[in-house]
This record gives sequence, C-alpha cells and structure tokens, in this order.
Amino acid sequence: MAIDEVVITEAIATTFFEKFRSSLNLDVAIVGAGPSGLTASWKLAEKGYNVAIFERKLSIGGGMWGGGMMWNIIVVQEEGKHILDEAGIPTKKFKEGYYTADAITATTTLASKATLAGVKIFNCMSVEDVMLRVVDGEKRVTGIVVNSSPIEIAGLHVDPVVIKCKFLIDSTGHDLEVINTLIRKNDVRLLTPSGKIEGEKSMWAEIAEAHTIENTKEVFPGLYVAGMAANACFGSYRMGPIFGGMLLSGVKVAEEIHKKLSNK
Ligand code: 48H
Repeated sequence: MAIDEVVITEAIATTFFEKFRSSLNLDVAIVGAGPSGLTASWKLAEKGYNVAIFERKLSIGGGMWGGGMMWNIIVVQEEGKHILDEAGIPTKKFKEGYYTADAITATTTLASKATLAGVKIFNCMSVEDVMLRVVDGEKRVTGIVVNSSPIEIAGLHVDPVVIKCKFLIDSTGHDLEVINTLIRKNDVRLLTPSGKIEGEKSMWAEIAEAHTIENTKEVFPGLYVAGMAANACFGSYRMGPIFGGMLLSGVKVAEEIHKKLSNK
C-alpha cells in the first residue's frame, strides 16, 4: 500500500479535534490522571457520562507508576482490593490484609478500563484556572482553563482555552492545584472548617487512608476533591505507597457526582 504522509497528518488532526470538540461541554472534568482520577473517570464513564481527564504530564498514572521509592510495586489493603479485582489487576497476598500489585499493570489497566469505557484523556495539558459563574445566587465552578503543558513549561505568553463542565474533580495529588488557584484568585470560602485549605500533615497511614475517603467530597459548589488532594485540603495525614484509599476515593467521588447528576 502507498503511504501518504499528509493523510497521516490529516488523520491525526481530524481525529484529535473530534475528540477535543466532543469534550467542550463535559459532565465531569477531572484534573490529574493519578490513581484517584483514573478510577473516578472509569466509574463515571461506565454510567454513561461525558468525562475527560486533563493531565499535565506525558504519562498517566501520577504517583502510582513508581510504587514506593521507584520500586514499582504498590500495596493495597483488604478494603481496596475489590477494585483491583474488578479491573482484572492481579494481586498477591503478602500478609493478612496486605496485597501487592505490579504498579505498571495497575496503572495501565486502570487507564485501559477508563478509556475503553469512554473517558477521553488529554495528556500534556495543564489546568491553570477555573471558570466561575453565579448560579442560583451562589458562585459555582462551571469550567476549566486549559493550556498546553509545553507552553507552560517554556513560559510562553500564549492564552489558554476553556472547557465547560457540570462538575470538576481536583485529583492533582499533594499540590492541590485547582483548589489552590481558586483560593488564590478569588475571595471565596471552601467547605472546610477554616474556609481555607487546611494543609497536609505528616505520615500516619492508617488514619490517612480512612480520612482520604471521608475527605472526598464537594469542597466548593461544582468542585470535588479526591485522592491525596482530599487530605491536603481537609488537613489530614499522608500514607506513603499504599493505594487502597486512592482507589476508594475515586469510586466515592464518582458515586457522589452520579447522585447529583441523576438527582438521587
Ligand atoms: C493537569 C495536573 C495538574 C494540573 C497536577 O499525585 P497523583 O498520583 O494523585 P492521586 O491523589 O490520585 O494519588 C496520590 C498518590 O499517587 C500519592 O502521591 C500518594 C499515595 N502519596 C502518599 C505519600 O505519602 O506521598 O496524580 C496527580 C496527577 C499527576 O499526574 C500530575 O501531573 C497531575 O495530577 N496534575 N494535571 N493540570 N494543574 N496538577
């Protein structure tokens, strides 16, 4: 078969912009393709919602790729194992209640479940701001402001573009980037005890894992926080390379948003 390079270019440009145009009015926009964001996206797409993840890096997986200290194995406790089972990710029992999984298999399989369920992942795109509107008398997040990561890294003065969403999930991990930006740029209060970001605490895995799930909730109208960002937002501990809380947080945020979207 003769191969025309321009057809290849046209195929990529046409297909990419079909994918992008179908993401301009999302049910749920997710910032960060770590374990919590990937799990949330999979569970929401399974229910038929229009979902996209925006990930700054070229790679997906966030902090899960590297396991603990780049030894690319993750640990999942009993409570989170069923999510790996459901995704078809093999686990090995290490001790009662502790299971290991290959970090590469876990990341690629979660991403595969998500994209095959219909999630659109836009890697190399950074969310640099949110869009606010007054809806029913209160300020609400109604969209995201997105730029190309290479533009951000090069410090080029190029304006971003905007995508609307009914709900936004900040699953940006320790840095809590979306919520930090919301607070820095606007005179608004979060649904936290102080109205501000409470800040992440040091290592205490058992408490941190329980809190990750409790802290996964709406933190501002239209904006949910999930994964490590949930503990950074509500002032809880870190947990190191145990990932059950991240997966369970992804499932919880998907359930909470589904309740809102389906008026349950
Ligand atoms: C686009 C962005 C932006 C932005 C950041 O850190 P993550 O893996 O997030 P979680 O919460 O799903 O998982 C946390 C886990 O990996 C972890 O770090 C743990 C368990 N730590 C415990 C401990 O004690 O240290 O992924 C977040 C993703 C990353 O891929 C970022 O590149 C991405 O979000 N991101 N993407 N626009 N503004 N900010």
